[in-house]
Amino acid sequence: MNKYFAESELIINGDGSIFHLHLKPEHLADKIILVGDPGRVSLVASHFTDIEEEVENREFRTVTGRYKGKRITVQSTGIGCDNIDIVVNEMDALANIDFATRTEKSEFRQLTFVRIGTCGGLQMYTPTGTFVASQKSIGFDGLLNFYAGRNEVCDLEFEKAFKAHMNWNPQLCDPYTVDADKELLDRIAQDDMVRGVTIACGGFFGPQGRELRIPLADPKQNEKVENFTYDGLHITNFEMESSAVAGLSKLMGHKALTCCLVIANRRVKEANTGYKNTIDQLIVKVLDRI
Ligand code: R1P
Ligand code: URA
Repeated sequence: MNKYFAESELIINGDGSIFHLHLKPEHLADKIILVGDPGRVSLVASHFTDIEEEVENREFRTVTGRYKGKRITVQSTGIGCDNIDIVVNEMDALANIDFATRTEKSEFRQLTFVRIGTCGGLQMYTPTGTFVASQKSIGFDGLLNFYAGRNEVCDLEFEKAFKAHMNWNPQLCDPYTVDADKELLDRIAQDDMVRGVTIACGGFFGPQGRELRIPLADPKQNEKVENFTYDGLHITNFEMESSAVAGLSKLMGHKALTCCLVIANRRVKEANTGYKNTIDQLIVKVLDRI
């Protein structure tokens, strides 16, 4: 029996669009660029021709068009893995659930997600201006722990070593570790990008070891993060969405990768807020290679 998704579980608006994104199934391309900032959607779409759809609701702005003949959807997610739960689930539903019957389609449609974001660099070799492709993402956000199959898609040995190195506080949620899609990584992360391990945090300040007026629970967190090595890998950067993008995509059978521009280096304590031209270079590289 094909499972029926009730009205409360898969919420469809009166016009046939999905609840949060306000997008209809026919307007989703197979290739999807995810960006945090709704303003970055226009920057990506400025490279498109043949724009076929533009919709907006809350922080979710979507444009579908063509880049050198390839049909691509660019979607803003806002900040955080909680929003990625909404965006990736709703896009998967648009692709793989028949809205008329509210049942799963018989044929699976695979989507490709590339997130283009900004991040904080954690190594001396990731200064501001570096493009980092997340070969592996560690989720400090907890999202994937709510889904069955989490252990099958995560690198449990890496997690064990990381938790031991960090002397992990059990009051925090369990960190989960997911690899990017290998073929997508090899295609997109060429010599002009650093491949690294990214931690996606459930916050910009405390979870990323930034101390303003409130002291941190573990003042040594970032030092331990920066020193961690496993199988020749180092943790290169902090951002806030890559783990959920990689984890949910892997559970659903989609391909995913996150590429970020370093806009702050935590080691040398420098930041660059004038990064629009540099992120545009990253956008063009990803559009060419997706
Ligand atoms: C924090 O400033 C935001 O910037 C980074 C983080 O992941 C977080 O979303 O990414 P975006 O530039 O894509 O939003
Ligand atoms: N985004 C983050 O999440 N952290 C940084 O330090 C910079 C951008």
